[in-house]
Amino acid sequence: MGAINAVATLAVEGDIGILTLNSPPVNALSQQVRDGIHKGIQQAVADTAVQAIVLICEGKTFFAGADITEFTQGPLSPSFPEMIDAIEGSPKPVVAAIHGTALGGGLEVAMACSYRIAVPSAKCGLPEVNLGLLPGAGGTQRLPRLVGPEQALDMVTSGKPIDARTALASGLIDELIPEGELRNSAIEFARKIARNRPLRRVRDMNDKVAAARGKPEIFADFRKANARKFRGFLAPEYNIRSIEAAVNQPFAEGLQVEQQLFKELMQGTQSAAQRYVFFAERQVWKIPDVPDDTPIIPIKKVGIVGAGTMGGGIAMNFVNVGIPVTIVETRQDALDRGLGVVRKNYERSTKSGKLTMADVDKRMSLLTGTLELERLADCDLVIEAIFENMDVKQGVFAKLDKIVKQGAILATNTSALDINDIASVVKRPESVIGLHFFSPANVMRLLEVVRTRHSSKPVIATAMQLAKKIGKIAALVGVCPGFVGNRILHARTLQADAMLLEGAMPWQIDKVLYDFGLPMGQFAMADLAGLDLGWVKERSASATIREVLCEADRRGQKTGAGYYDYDEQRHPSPSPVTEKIIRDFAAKSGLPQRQLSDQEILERCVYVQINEGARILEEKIAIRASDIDIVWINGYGWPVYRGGPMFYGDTIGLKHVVAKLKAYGPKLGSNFTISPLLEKLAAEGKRLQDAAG
Ligand code: 3H9
Repeated sequence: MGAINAVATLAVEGDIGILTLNSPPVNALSQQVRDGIHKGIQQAVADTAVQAIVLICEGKTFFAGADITEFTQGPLSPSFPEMIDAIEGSPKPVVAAIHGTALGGGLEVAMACSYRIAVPSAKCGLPEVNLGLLPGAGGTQRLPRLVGPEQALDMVTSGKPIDARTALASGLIDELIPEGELRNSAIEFARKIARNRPLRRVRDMNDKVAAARGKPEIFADFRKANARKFRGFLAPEYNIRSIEAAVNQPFAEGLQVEQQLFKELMQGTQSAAQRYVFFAERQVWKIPDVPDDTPIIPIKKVGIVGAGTMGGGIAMNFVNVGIPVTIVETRQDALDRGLGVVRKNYERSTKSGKLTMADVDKRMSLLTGTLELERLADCDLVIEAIFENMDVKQGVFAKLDKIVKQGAILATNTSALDINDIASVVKRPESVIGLHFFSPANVMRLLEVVRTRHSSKPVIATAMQLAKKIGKIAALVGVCPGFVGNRILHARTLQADAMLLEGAMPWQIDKVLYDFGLPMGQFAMADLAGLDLGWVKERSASATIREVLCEADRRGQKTGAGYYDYDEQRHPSPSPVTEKIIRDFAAKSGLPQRQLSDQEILERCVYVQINEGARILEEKIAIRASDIDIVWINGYGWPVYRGGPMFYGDTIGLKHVVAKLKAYGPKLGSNFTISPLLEKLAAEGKRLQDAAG
């Protein structure tokens, strides 16, 4: 066995050369890996004993793609095309032996080989679109030749991998190999095909693309069907164009189109943002003062106090992964209603085929309802999910402190109250933590894990690990009003409300935010949540536009009217009634009305968010800027291609943000101040990403 370089070896067994790569953790195609493949193939070709070559990886996976950390560096030799050419140009057949995930450049390497074999658990995909890119090493040209343009379009624009059986059925791979026998079977396979001539090359397979030629409707229909999903993103459209080139142009020309489009995407801000998010999603789990070997509290049984919308949704998360849940209510009718809603939610999933009725019954059997708090005594984690009232919550925690076994985690789902105050009533404040789920709790991916002054490291580590287990992305934050997400939302809400009084209408503000890429605007979102959240009729004094709307029974979507008017299908339309309410309110307040530009609306809404994020970092409420971005992407639908408010601030430049905030001055409100951290970073020409929380 000969070492090619630090990550590659070439072994010759009889007439087969076995080129093995080993570059943990995921065999990303770094310069060294590319070099190993390039030189390894050349050596195998030069070895007269070798008739065919097997390309295989050690560790948990086949190549998982290009090394994303290299993207910001200049060209490193050998380039992707040089490596791919070495494989495809080999005068001896090359067999890719796939296990784990052949992704991105990894699958492109496999497609440059003459044959592909895989174990059944393997997955193949081109996820570049998730990084704001397209497969830039021939993937958009070879994939449609193997699987046809329709499936190729799906794969490159969704980024979702397919399993080995599907890959076999569609022609992407040639044979399935039993688990655990990949190396030997690959050698056997290579022997079988070693003398097949002419050499098989994917670039020469034209049947599937030729069949689609002259059928532009394939692409037009695909664009139309996915327009909503692709809104705002550049990469899906570029991927489609590249597949179109594969269908309509000869291989070499298609490849040139692919490379040009890849370059454009790579140089743009969208891909930079999406690559940043890729690492942010992995970084968010790392807590500097909570080491990886922190003991974890086993969570075998969960208790939930409150069977309302939040309590029920939270329960589903645990039941879904097989953890039994006991849910407590104060009244039987409320308990029945809560459990009924959970069942209905599950039953809805049977209609879409996600669950069978047997699955529903199994999940419901893991959910026990009770009126007795004492039944939570043996739970490892109890989550309080009742309405937002400090006295009542403290009462529940004082009782839980007496009932629940020592060592268990006592969590609150509060989105508004000071968790240090809640923890102050128990004798074990180190066991208390915030688990702020977002509504609907069974759907939304974000979880804010809120550490108090006393939360212990095992409690924090357990909460983070549990979040992963139930499929959430968790950001660890500190206690402050609104934590990270709602605090930043509040800063925007103040501006949006102020702009109404200055003369902008809700639909103008919403359109600006929607066009920026958010799923819905400020006021449409308020209508959806209900304008009467926290509103008390008896105490209502027409003090805000929102109060006046509630007093007129315009309480949002549920009453058919709020800021907008709604039809039967809940489609919104601008409301003359709301407009009059706003104009009258402004007149009464003596505020002059003016035309606001879309630019002013966007800047005031978004720049105050950047400023609030900087404050959060300053106060060490978040660990790092990218955690704030994770919160806003996953909890509020901030467009991934803009990387989150912090990344967006860095992209447009903090100097510019500060200058604009200063220029708006008193318009931003008498309580508004610029974050000293933001000013400092701007003055030093630095980025929020450079600031540790
Ligand atoms: C591409 O291929 C472009 C081409 O078309 C060529 C153009 C010319 N690079 O996710 P994990 C790190 S674009 C660098 O926690 P898992 C990751 O940051 C690429 N690093 O593991 C983490 O580091 P740390 C297309 C990478 O088991 C560690 O590996 N390919 C890369 O949950 C473990 O990762 C993709 O987009 C990479 N490509 O999941 C695939 N991948 O420990 C991206 C991972 O320091 N990767 N790392 O935090 C994945 O989807 C998952 O990592 C994978 C494993 C499914 C493979």
